[in-house]
Amino acid sequence: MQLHSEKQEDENRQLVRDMVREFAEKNIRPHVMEWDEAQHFPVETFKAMGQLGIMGLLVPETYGGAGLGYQEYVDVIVEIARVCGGVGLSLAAHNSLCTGHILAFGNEEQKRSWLPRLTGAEWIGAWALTEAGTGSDALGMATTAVSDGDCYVVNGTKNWITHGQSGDIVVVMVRTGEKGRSQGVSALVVNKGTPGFVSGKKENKLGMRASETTELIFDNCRVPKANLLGREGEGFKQAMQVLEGGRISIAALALGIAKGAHEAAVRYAKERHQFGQPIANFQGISFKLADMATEIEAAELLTRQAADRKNRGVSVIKQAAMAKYYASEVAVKCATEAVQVFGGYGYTKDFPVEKYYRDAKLCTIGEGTSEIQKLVIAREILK
Ligand code: COS
Repeated sequence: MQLHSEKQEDENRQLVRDMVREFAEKNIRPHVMEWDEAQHFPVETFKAMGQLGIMGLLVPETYGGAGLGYQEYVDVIVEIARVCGGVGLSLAAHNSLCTGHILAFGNEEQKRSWLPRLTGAEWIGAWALTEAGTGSDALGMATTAVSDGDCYVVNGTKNWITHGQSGDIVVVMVRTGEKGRSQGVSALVVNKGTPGFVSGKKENKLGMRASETTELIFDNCRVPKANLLGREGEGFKQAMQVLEGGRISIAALALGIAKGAHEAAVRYAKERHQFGQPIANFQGISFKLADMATEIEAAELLTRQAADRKNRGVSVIKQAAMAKYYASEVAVKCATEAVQVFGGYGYTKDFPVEKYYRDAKLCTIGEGTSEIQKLVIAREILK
């Protein structure tokens, strides 16, 4: 009986993978360089991904989601990121951060009113923790929310926010208490169009250019207290827990980029002839491909382990950090080697590997740098 259900589960996962692969090949691949060059965030493609059912992957069906688990979530991000890291990053931010935060910590009324719009991509979600002066040191945030009647009055600026301009709803971490104390942070939901809330500068980035990144500016913005997620003072711990899931999604993103770069390099090594034979015949090239393949599998095992633990509801603090740290470093290495295999052609925009190279780097920075992941891992093993 169990074997039967495992087989069914494998078949279902394969169906989801095939569906997303077909979508990505048809709707994303042809536009990848155009979106990259123009730094265009393809909102319409996200609406179509909502129709496909991948904008609320982890959300139960009662709130309009697909009700799938972390393994399927990893599958989907890998398939998208193999084709475009930027679209993969936006998908991950929408699902894990904004939607995931509301799902994990919203009350029933909040979940019923916001989640169905996010899962169908009627709304695109954003999540705001970072500020200009506080990236790794997230607790040092300066954005404040002061109680005034049935509202909080929010003042401050958030930076590096995915979907800061196109997002319809943002979960924002604000200081409601003492600076530098985790109990001084709360999480509020703010809707686009709320007076006193605007998006600021759009970043001109090295990679992940199809994913929009902007500032968010709050100037005496009145946010109803009904939009507080959980209780006042719980926002920092909520954010840390949200990032645990988020880091699995960035591991998957890195894995997808690494796979895309590796596949391109393998294809090219078989086609490209030098000294009268395919360059894949030379160990200098084939050993690169072997190293890449081995490290990709190791990264996948770490990512799958974290996904499995997350599905089972056991702690993933260390495993998510390890998966994110390792997979993102592997993505950078694989993309670098892929450019090397392509040689001069790899350095041009006529071939896909220079984009993997640019996109991969973000994975070692976003949702906690490699150094922060090592800090989290070290704290876990030493405590
Ligand atoms: N789950 C629940 N609680 C957690 C937690 C987790 N995964 N990680 C930390 N906490 C709690 C701690 O237990 C502590 O609680 P108390 O104040 O009650 O003691 C509190 O949060 C503060 O944690 P800590 O003392 O470890 O804070 P530090 O400032 O020393 O370090 C790090 C926190 C560096 C781990 C955190 O700021 C971090 O992850 N920074 C990177 C931020 C990031 O990833 N930004 C990218 C966003 S891009 S979307």
